[in-house]
Amino acid sequence: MQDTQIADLIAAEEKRQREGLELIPSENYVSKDVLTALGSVFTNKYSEGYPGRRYYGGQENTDPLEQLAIDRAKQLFKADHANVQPHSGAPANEAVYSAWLEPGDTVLAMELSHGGHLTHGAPVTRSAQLYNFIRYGMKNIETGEIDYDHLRELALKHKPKIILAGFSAYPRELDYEKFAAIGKEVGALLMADMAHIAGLIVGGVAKNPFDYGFHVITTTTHKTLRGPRGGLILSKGIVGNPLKKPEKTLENIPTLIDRSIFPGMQGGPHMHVIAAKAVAFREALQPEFKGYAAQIVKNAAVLAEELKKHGFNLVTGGTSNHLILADVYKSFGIDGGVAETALDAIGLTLNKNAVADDTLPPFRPSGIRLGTPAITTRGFKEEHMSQLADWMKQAVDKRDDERALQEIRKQVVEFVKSFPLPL
Ligand code: DSN
Repeated sequence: MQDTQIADLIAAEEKRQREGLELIPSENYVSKDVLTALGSVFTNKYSEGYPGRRYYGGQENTDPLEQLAIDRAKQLFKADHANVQPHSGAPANEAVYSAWLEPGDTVLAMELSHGGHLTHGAPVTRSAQLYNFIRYGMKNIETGEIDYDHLRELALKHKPKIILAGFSAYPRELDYEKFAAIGKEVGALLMADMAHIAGLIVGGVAKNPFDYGFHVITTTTHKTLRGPRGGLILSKGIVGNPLKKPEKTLENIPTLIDRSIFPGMQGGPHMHVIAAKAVAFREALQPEFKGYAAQIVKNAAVLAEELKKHGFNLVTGGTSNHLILADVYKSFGIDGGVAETALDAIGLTLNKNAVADDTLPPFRPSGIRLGTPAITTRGFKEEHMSQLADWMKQAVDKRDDERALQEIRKQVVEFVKSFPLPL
């Protein structure tokens, strides 16, 4: 590469990834094939529209490419339709809102501090200015059980047009059957934001909301699904011509979503990313991916137990998926930012995170959020989790001792040599 400044930064980032351990539950390491597709000449091509219906010439390769991505995504999630063009998860969610809602309409979504996502109506987002978000949360923070009675009361009172199930910091499984019953009762569109657990769903270790009557699933492709950074919208319904405006009915959802993405909010799709998504979808269709997904969940369960042995107080008492939320303020009297910094110093990357009804401010919340998708890709198994938990406790204890932290970092670098990146 001629640009040595950028080449140096790429090399430095590769070293950081190689020598450290990625515990951010929304990150992963893609395969070489995914990287190759991402760095391909498809980045040079404009392809506004959809396969067979484009606004530019020269689509003889992009059309079959996008169609392959669509077909593979449909197969993975048992969907009637897939839109593979969203640039990421936030625009995917916004596209569904704009496909189905009018300004001022109501959405019932999970409270941010109980695990919901910014795009589920946090006041700082544009969606929250356009639509009316009402919140449900956990009934019991000790078990993580959602307050479904309250959710139903809210639905009956506010008559939401969308009921949104999904999260970015919730370690338990949702009861989709209950969501679906309430959604039916009030005639709402059932939308699931499965960005965090998409890989677990297709790997068969988490439930698929479509099996319970959901109409739409949004997801990112770069978390447990282990693809390139991007978004994806799956839906049930009849696939129509996106050039013609359909009636706003549930069966027309696929077409409404296609129109909402293009021309509604995006221009040219990123065809190199769609190529990489297609590669990742094929990988996720292989039998080995089931083993990978199962291992993520096993590793998280053991790591949660090991952390508890070290005195970490876990929100909901543990995990049923890939992520763990620890209240380090309750456990050790430090905020999540202090813990994040200490862990960064030893080469363990995770993020500070609010816990339910947090009394500390968002930039210095009480918790840390971590997960096992990336380390599982590197080959970590249950027997390695006690070492990880031990390092985490040591980092918290020795957070003010720079030399001690450096010593632990050396141990981490040595240990991870046996767990190469998939490069
Ligand atoms: N930033 C993602 C996460 O870490 O969960 C969600 O957008």
